Amino acid sequence: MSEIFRNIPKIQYEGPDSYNPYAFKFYDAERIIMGKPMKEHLRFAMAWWHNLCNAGSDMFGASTGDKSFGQETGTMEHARAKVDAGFEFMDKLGIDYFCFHDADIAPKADTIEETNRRLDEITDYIKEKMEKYNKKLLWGTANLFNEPLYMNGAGSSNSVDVFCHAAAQVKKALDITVKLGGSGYVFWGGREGYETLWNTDMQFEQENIAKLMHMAVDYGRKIGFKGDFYIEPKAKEPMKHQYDFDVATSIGFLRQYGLDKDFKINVEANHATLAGHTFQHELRVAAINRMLGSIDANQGDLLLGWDTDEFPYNVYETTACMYDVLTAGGLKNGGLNFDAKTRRPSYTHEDMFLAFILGMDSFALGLINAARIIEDGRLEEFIRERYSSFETELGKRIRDGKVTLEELAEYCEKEGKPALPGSGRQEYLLSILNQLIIKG
Ligand code: XLS
Ligand code: CA
Ligand code: CA
Repeated sequence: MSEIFRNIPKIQYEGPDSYNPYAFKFYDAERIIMGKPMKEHLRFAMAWWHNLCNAGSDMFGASTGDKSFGQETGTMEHARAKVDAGFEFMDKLGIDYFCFHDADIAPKADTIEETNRRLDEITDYIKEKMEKYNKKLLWGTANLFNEPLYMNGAGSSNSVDVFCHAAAQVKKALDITVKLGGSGYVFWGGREGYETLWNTDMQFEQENIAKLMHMAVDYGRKIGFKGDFYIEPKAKEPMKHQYDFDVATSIGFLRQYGLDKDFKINVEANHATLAGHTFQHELRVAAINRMLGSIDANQGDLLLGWDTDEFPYNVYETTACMYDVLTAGGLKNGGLNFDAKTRRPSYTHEDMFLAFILGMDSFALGLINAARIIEDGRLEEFIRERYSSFETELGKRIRDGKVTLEELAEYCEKEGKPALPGSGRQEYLLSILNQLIIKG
């Protein structure tokens, strides 16, 4: 097999002063941060769909790029060429993980038998490459949103036959995830939502989604899947309303249907903003519920109302993200999957590498900053202090649930009107953040 990205060298760390576009300025895989090499904190992954399949087409225009890798697209030869390209790409960037949908790795056929045979063939080939290059599968998933038959959703479809088709696809996607030793399996509810409630039975649809997930857990555990299942929340797009709206809604759903032991959350940055939240808000909700599983690392555009899946460059955001990851104790089975695509005019193979260098450096900076914030300790100390009135005898009894409303009302009568709470000092705290992030 010949080299595909011939003019691209292996990307090395050269440090912040390097002018070499094909070098990391901040990502130094083996550098120890808070007791662990960077690469273990970050566990970067390549998303098969954006990196190896998407060539820049959008609803207003055709592809600008070429992801044929020398083969006719839509053939098994092309599927194999994508494997060759993908492993060379990960090797050159030093990325250890990848993620895929079933439909990304092999073209769908007219019958499920033939589709599954193709998936067997291509995963044999992927497995060979994984051993050769020492790469791992972060998570697998089934594409339950592209085919017209999924127009009303998969688990939430009104058609029992479509539901069964989705179940068959999930079964096979789990088979190949387990075959490749994947540590996660994602449910992103592509079209699990609605356009109008005037044709929708919301309760029926949500119960059916939960049924499909329960079957997936039962089957996955039966065939030896030891990793985490994930829900990946997204508020809208393609549906007007999606059931897994945000992290809090998804956790509520998982608890309601008894799925919370097997599932965690895959938090995507751009999906957070679509829900009207910050990325850090979503990470924090997942973390305080012990549900932070994995991350789709990208960035949206706040001026646009859709999912732009950009490579992340906002270091304040990556810092906030890595702060929450570090304080949550790290990602165990999860990682940082670049669910991101180059902009349509950045259409060359070189741009694929430059984009990952940007994303990896941005998260490396985020990690370095987050560790600095933790080691500095001023922000955490401020928060501790801010709640310190609850360390009094009375405060403790409130927290332990040992007081009554009557008792507190009596206390108030005795003490009179409370003084104002201490200043929130937001501006001061943000200046500390600046001081720690931007070492001028
Ligand atoms: C789409 C989602 C999707 C999931 C995997 O918006 O981000 O790509 O990550 O199905
Ligand atoms: Ca995603
Ligand atoms: Ca997205």
